[in-house]
Amino acid sequence: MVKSTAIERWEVAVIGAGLSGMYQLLKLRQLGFKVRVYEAGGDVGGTWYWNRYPGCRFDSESWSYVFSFSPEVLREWSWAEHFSGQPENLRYCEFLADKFDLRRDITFGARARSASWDDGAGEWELIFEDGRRARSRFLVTAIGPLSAPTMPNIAGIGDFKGEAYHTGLWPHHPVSFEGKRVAVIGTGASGVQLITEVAKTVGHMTVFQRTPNWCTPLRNSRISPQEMESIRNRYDDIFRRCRETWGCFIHTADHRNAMDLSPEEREAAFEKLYNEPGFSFWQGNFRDALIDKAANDEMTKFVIKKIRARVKDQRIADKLIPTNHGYGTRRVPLESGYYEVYNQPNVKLVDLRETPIERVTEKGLKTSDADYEFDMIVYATGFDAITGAFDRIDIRGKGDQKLKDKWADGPHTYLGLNIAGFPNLLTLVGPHNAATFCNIPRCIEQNVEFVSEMLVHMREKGLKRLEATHEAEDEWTAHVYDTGNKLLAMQVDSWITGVNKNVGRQKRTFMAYAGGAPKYRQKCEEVVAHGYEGFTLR
Ligand code: NA7
Repeated sequence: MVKSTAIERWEVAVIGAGLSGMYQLLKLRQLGFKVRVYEAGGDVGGTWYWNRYPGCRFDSESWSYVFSFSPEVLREWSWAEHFSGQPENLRYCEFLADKFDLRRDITFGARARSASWDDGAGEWELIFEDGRRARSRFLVTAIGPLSAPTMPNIAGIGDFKGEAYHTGLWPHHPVSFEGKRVAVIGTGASGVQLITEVAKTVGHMTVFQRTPNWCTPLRNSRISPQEMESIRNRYDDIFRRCRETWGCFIHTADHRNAMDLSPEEREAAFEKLYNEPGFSFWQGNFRDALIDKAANDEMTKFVIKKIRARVKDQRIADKLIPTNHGYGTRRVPLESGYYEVYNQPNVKLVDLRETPIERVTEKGLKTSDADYEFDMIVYATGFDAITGAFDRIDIRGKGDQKLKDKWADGPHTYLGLNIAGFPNLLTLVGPHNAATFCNIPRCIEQNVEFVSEMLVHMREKGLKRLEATHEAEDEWTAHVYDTGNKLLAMQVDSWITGVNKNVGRQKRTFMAYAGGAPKYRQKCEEVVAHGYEGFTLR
């Protein structure tokens, strides 16, 4: 249905009602701005609203992921598990929405089709899929880094007559795997969580794996009411510790270099970390583990031993062990019995490097050596990461320049928060922002507070337009690549390096920021202290 074309007018329009959009709304409302949030989904929650697939849960410790801005919420909300599952995570988002009465300022079911800067009026105009229009002086994107799901680029996708789901667009109705023949394509963080869950009830599952990932144990456990009380009393300390670490996770990197230790000492340290929960083994490892090839090789060899010990058939273990990248150089999926799934007689692993999928058929999938029949195909094929959600909106800045064209060779931003040529556009958790490599609510709080403070500054000074200078943008982009180039991850195809064959992006760029959250925060603080250095404010 096409909505009335009367234009809605706001000081600030925010696209997206996930965690960043929700906090941005609350903050701006408290500061007295006339603000409206437009959300494509039917309710708040973003990632936790869309990714309802079985097995979906935090890889961050629940109590480190929680927002810190409201002592009242911290007092009232309790986590039941150290790594909470999607239903509870969504309930947390709903709890925030109820608590702060956020929904009254959110329009749901509004998917932005275009956003264009009107230079004469000094405003953004948003047009939504349903024809609705809105104008605002400032536009804040809160559209998430992993929110544009991609289907595989395989012939015949529409031909399959059975059930088909993408993990990132999971239906709201219950899905049963019981007794069914299920195919899963994709073995990233979502696939690994889903496969482990499906294996519990499925009739027969076939996993189609193109690139194996290095997975390490999540080690989830319940939180008793007494333990929750103790966590609550330690929140200040938890947030302080997160502020100090590179990715705002609770795990502090070991200050030693792996290669300075004896093999026995190294092994003992790896063993200890492997037995700890969450991203301990990845984020708490030796300081050289992700930047020095020799150190990374040691870490990788350790994980190979663990995989081999857990998978009974060593020919299957061979397929599950990555050969084209070292541990931790892609986003590490955390698992709870993933490798043991392949010991089940009703689970088959198909290595797509040996036998690629040729097409989807009415009954299933055809690879180069077999025809498979399924009742269900699950696409755990990921997202057009970080820039994909921007590309799906036709964003045009000064002189009608398309953001997609500007970013054709990779993102160019200032602080991952604004783009030269796109005045008054603020991109929460945007590309080249520390929030891309972060325990995300920790960095969302920083992003939202920076943006809010900047808008207050502008209001107080009677300023109407902000825009990064080209010089500041070039400098920031060069700095982002300097930080990235130190990482072994830069030598690997992944969503972090912007490679996604499903959308035709083969060339490596860099989507994230690898200088670490503390350095990023410090830079933002310096920018403010120097009167918003790098921005032109008018
Ligand atoms: P990911 O990590 O991008 O994983 C997607 C998976 O799907 C990965 O194994 C891909 O293999 C596979 N894939 C994608 N396209 C195809 C085609 N065409 N054929 C076969 N296999 C394919 O997405 P997730 O949803 O798992 O996780 C995203 C992030 O969400 C995650 O990192 C967390 O931060 C949360 P490939 O590796 O490209 O060969």
